[in-house]
Amino acid sequence: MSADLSPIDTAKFVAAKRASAFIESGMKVGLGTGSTAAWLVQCLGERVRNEGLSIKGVPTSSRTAELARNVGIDVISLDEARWLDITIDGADEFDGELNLIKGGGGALLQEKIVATASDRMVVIADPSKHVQTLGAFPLPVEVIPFGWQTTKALLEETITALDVLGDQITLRMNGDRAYVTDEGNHILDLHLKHIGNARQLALVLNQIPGVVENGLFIDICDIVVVGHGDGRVEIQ
Ligand code: ABF
Repeated sequence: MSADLSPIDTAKFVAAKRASAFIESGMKVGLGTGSTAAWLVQCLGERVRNEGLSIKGVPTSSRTAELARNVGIDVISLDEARWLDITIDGADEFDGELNLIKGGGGALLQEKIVATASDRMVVIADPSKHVQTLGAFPLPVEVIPFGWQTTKALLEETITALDVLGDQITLRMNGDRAYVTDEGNHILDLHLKHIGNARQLALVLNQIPGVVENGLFIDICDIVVVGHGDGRVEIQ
């Protein structure tokens, strides 16, 4: 590891390095999106080159697919893999029950499908992602472009009815245009601040016409590997 990494990059790197040890030749591996997951892809690429590690990688976004190919990982689609041994991905928040908010990177739909199609899901994170209660990070909800403003109004009604402490819902932008996911959908960010009942909210949100998926990962994550800026690693 390069000695001149910042403390936050050290935290992400050591978490990724420890999680890469879960990977053995012959595995089909879900590869996450985001800066922490990017360290994992680098670590696996190093093992492919130095140890001859032989795995099939299933990326959770087009960005990860490009990064994985660049480091020599054999990339296949989820349809080719059908089912995975393990997925390793980042998160925006995790709580004491290992429930997550994900999707800050705009790839929540593919991330949730890949994570759910895995025997094990491992999150790699720095300590800032650990929260008592989910919600400080805006909850991403993926919606189809058709009638997205109506979907946004229905979401506002639902949140008000559920009395989920909140502030506003914003359309995620990419410059001056609406952000578009790999599937061509939009992301609405729900600034809720505090999610009292994440399990209930995750179910309710997906009932709203126009909503494709939301960034609450409930009962999906099995292990969280937390890296620290001083090089320590904790497994939760
Ligand atoms: C992806 O990367 C997203 O689900 C999550 O929002 C984000 C975390 O990014 P980082 O590791 O850069 O904090 O996993």
